[in-house]
Amino acid sequence: MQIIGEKINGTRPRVGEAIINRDKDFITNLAIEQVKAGANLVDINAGTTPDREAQDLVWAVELVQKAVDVPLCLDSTNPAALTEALKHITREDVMINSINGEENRLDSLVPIVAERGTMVIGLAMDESGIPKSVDDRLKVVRRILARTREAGIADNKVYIDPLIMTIATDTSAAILALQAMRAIKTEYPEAHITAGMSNVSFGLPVRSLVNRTFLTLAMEAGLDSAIADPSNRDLREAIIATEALLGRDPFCRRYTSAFRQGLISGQATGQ
Ligand code: THG
Repeated sequence: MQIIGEKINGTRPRVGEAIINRDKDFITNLAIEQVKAGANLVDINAGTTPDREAQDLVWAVELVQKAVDVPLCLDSTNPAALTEALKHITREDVMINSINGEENRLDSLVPIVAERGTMVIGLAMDESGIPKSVDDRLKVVRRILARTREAGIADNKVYIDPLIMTIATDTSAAILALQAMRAIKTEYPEAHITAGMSNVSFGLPVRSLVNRTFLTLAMEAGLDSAIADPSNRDLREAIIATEALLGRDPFCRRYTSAFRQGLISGQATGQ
């Protein structure tokens, strides 16, 4: 299970301020804290206005890649900002978050992904929004993978995000996402599945409880990566236990060593 640390997101007010004020310590600490807590990649969403996104993203990328030794996940829908940021990446491995089924995004970004050999998140949506049915989401996913394959991109570089909506407004939202994950995994066993872990609980109390329970179900349905807060202990505990339960932790070694290191306690912390 790979965790993409979500905390450097400019749409969070404190982070947006830090990016605009060029507060190096604040952003650097967010990156280090997440990697210490177990993030395998660090998401960077400059989240500022379109006219300054490229320069803000480049600033954050340069800062974060000096501070931590994991690949970055460039979280932007702006091809110009992504292209510019990629020029400043020094590591070989990097992830683009994201492409989707929109023709103009596929046209502008798939060649970059192919040429640079990046990992890429593909969202199950297109020009007409997020499809309501599993079948229609699969159609979008097929379009994305047809294009990446055509460009010579291996399926294992592609991370499909089925897009999770909140159950507060539609109680079938989680089931639909789980069914989509299973269908994608069956059709594209080499592709990865990722998702943001906090959308599902939007508008509900005790969100962390809903998030970690969903994560457990999603891991069984094929989720192998999550955009989440790695310092959330409850979530980390759920991941470690679920990996052991799903036979993804030989001899429960990681589970027992997590216990010895104090990473799991059996006591929920609330959050
Ligand atoms: N899919 C993909 N990319 C994504 C998302 C997705 N990128 C953005 C978003 N969704 C995932 N990132 C965040 C970042 C922060 C928060 C939620 C999702 C967030 N922060 C709270 C805050 O700002 O207060 C709480 C943080 C905490 O304390 O845990 O909610 O779905 N491909």
